Amino acid sequence: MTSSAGDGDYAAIFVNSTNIWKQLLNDEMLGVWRKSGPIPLTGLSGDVKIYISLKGTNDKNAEFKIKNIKFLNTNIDNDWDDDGVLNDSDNCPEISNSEQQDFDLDSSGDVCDPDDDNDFVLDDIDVCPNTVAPETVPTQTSGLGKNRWALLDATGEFTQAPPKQGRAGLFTTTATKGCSCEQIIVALNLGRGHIKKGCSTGAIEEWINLY
Ligand SMILES: [Ca+2]
Ligand SMILES: [Ca+2]
Ligand SMILES: [Ca+2]
Ligand SMILES: [Ca+2]
Repeated sequence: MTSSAGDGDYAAIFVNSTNIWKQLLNDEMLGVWRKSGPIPLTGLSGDVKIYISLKGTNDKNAEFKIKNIKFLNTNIDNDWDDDGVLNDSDNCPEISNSEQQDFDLDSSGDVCDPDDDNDFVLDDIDVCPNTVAPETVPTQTSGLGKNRWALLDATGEFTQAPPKQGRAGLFTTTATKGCSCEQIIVALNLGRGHIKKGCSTGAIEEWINLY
């Protein structure tokens, strides 16, 4: 480093926004100043940004160069939960889940995702895990029967077929405790009509009244 030193010039290291090391420069450091030997960066965890700051005061045309920085004995823990999946690609970096199962594919693994099936009902109170929207019952080809209901999208609101279509929001996954029409059909052992045409208003109301 070349500078007219001694008037407040310094070299410093910041971790994120915290200054962890600072060295004022004095006249003896004019010319090429070398900091040899390690500067300890301890207590780092998670993602950190390390900044090296060189400050010159009253130094017109001062020239600063940083050369030959080495990170020694980094000992960085790339797998916090020791499940064999490195933090960067681990969908639950702090809970061991080597299988990386992620039912709703939202990049938050099942073991740390509070709502595994993304139906707006948290796992703790979700009566029907693994809800899928759009549903496979009724089929997309046959469509909903008259006034029947099903989850046709991932909004958490059941869709009703015509002619009374438009009552969207009348039934929600919150009301059904996280259960879709097809899951209600299985739980209530409903017949083929529901499987083919979607849930009747009465069937959904019956289910809601059970919980
Ligand atoms: Ca891991
Ligand atoms: Ca997930
Ligand atoms: Ca859920
Ligand atoms: Ca559910």
